[in-house]
Amino acid sequence: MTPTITAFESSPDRGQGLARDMRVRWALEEVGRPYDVRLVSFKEMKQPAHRALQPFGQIPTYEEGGLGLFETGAIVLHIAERHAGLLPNDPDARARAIAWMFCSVGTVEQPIIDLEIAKLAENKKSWSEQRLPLVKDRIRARLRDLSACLGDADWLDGAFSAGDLMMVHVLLRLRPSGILDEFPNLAAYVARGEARPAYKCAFAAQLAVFTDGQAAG
Ligand code: GTB
Repeated sequence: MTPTITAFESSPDRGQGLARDMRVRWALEEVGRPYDVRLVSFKEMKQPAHRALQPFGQIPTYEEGGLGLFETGAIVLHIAERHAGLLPNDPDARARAIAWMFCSVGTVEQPIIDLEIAKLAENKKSWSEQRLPLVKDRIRARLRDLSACLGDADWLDGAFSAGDLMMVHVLLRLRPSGILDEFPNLAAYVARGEARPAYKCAFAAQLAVFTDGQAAG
C-alpha cells in the first residue's frame, strides 16, 4: 500500500527543504518507496480531521492502511524498521543508530529551535539581544560534542543510517545562522547528506510544490 504523508500547502521556507516533511520524504526515497502527499493549509492543520492524525495540528503525518502516525522520529523509525536501507542488521549497531535518531531530536534540535524562537518570536523583547548569544552558545556546546563524536568519519556510526538522516536534517536548519560552518566536519557531514541521490529526489519533490504545484514523491 502506498503511504500518504502531509506537508505544508505553502511552506514558509518556500521549498528550501527545512520543513519536517523533508525527513519523511527522504527516508521513503532512501528505501525506494513511492508515496503520496496531501498538502494542507495552516487552517486545515488545526481542524479536527487533521488533529485526529496529529494532535498538535502540525505536519507531517503518515498514513498507511489503517495506521496513522505523527512525529518525524517515529515515522522515520517505522519506515526504517520495515524496509532495508536505513538501519543496520546487527542488533547493537541498530540500537546505536536509533539512539542517534533520538539524540537528533532530543539533544541537538532543542537549542536550534530555541534560536529560531529567539529570532522570530522574541526579537522585539527588551531582553532579546542579551539572550541571543547565550542561545547560540548552547548550540555551539552541542555541536562541539557532536563534532568530536563524528571526527573524520563520514557518518555517525559506520554506514549511513536513519540516525544520520535525522541528524543531517536537524543541522540543516542551522545553516542560515552561520554556526554550522564553525564546525567544518559537521558542515561536510551535512553536505554529504545533501549529496545523496535520495535526498536530492526528496528535495526536488518538496520544491515542486512551489515551482509547479506537484505534490507526489
Ligand atoms: N515534533 C514534531 C515532529 O517532529 O513531527 C514537530 C512537527 C512540527 O514542528 N511541524 C511544523 C508545523 O507543522 C512544521 S516543521 N508547524 C505549524 C504549526 O505548529 O502550527 C517546522 C518548520 C516549519 C517551517 C520551516 N521553515 O519555513 O523554514 C522550518 C521548519
